[in-house]
Amino acid sequence: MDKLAIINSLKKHFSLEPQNSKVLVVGLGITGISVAHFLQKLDFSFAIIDSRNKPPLIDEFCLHNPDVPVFTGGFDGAAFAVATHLIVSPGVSLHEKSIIKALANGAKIVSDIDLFACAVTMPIIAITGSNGKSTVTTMLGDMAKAAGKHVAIGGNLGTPALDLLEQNAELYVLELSSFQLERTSVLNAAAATVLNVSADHLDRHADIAEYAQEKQRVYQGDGVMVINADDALVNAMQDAGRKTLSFSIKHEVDFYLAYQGEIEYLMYQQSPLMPLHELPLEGRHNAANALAALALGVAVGLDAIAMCSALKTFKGLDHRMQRVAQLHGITWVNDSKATNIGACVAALEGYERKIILIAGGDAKGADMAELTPVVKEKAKSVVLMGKDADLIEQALAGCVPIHRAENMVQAVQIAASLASRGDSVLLSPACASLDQYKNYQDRGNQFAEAVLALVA
Ligand code: UMA
Ligand code: ADP
Repeated sequence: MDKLAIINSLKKHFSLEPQNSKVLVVGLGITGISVAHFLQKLDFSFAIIDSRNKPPLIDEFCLHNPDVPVFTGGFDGAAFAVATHLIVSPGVSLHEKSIIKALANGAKIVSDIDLFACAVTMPIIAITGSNGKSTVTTMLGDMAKAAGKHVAIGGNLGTPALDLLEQNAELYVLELSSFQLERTSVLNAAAATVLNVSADHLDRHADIAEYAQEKQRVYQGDGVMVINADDALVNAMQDAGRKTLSFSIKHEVDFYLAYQGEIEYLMYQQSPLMPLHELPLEGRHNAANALAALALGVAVGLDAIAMCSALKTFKGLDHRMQRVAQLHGITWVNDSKATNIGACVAALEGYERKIILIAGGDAKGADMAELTPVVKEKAKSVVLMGKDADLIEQALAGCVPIHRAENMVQAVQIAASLASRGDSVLLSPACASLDQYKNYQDRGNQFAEAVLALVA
């Protein structure tokens, strides 16, 4: 780390200086802790605040950092009143009263991604979208490795961006959420994409237009814009003055699908890159993900042959269209990561035949009526559970038989009683999991366990 260069960049962009700034780190999660470590390396003093009484990581943090003032159990106005800079974690809404007041008093908001952008000298690939971020980020990591690059991947995927810096990589691939982007202003990615925009997080964003605007911020700067030509909201984000690469699974653009003889290929302009059937992932949406990853890779100069070799061995991620069992001719598929409508629609659209869908949870303010056409076309019956089961039942009323379950074991048992040989049962909840489970992994694991218990 070139400390002086980073401090100069922070000063230039945010008037953030070790001696004169009063920094409040808002949130003591993994982001807050990565920010604290970064600031310590640059000799900043700062305080941390978290609205929770006992954030899970507090004991360990305080043990190793006894000199850092830490406030918990609410957002105390006094800590905000003196702050010149707030470094706000993504889990904290910018609509918090204390934050609004601090802004009105002249404080600046900076994100961990801003700090990262000021510190990094190597190219960044930035990936956002309602669905497919983790898949495309991981694909690109594999592609860059296959192309011989020392690459670091993280962000919303799991490792906070600032913690990647110690890897001294040649290329950084960041998955970014709308929460991270809404508070980021100096990201200048070498290549960036909004994979798609469908309703999500409408409990935190005013409406889909505001949510799309936050996503669009991934394109700030002057890098290559990778555009999903099939998504009207993304297509509208194109900037005529910027270098653009488009991808589509419907039309011929820069990266697209086309038949040569009997075989469908992933194409780059006039060149076939690889046969689609060699991509070992289910669903047309994964063809779109592969095209997006290829476009981002080409934008930063990765070798196309190496990228394709990585795609051919890409295993996919757990809890995304993952086949967990085949029992008595019935296929059980775990798509617990489908935490919004767009992912559930993509999952259903990938099926040739009718299936039994297990869905429900916390709808996060989304309009569940958007599920109706695809459920009508692709589902034989639906098993609903969780906080917003009533809401979904109202939306789907009359289009398929609906069953209700209290928990995952019951949902799987009901689905088993409905399924016949040749059917698939799909857990693709279209909702967040936190009303009934620790997280989407816990929900997916409980599904897999309940399915395996059927054997017994
Ligand atoms: N919280 C409070 N009060 C506080 C601070 C946090 O109640 O003062 C709560 C938040 O509402 C949230 C939890 O604590 O429920 C964690 O929030 P955080 O901002 O401290 O989160 P981190 O632990 O730093 O993790 C964040 C991302 N979490 C969120 O955006 C909620 C992680 O994405 C990300 O991997 C990590 O930074 C590293 O970049 C997770 C996520 O769920 C996987 N993301 C959402 C998604 O993918 O849909 C956006
Ligand atoms: P994210 O990180 O954006 O949540 P993931 O790659 O983890 O994306 O996938 C989340 C869910 O979205 C899974 O259910 C997956 O099957 C589905 N999905 C993946 N890519 C797409 C896409 N391009 N369009 C729609 N749904 C997708």
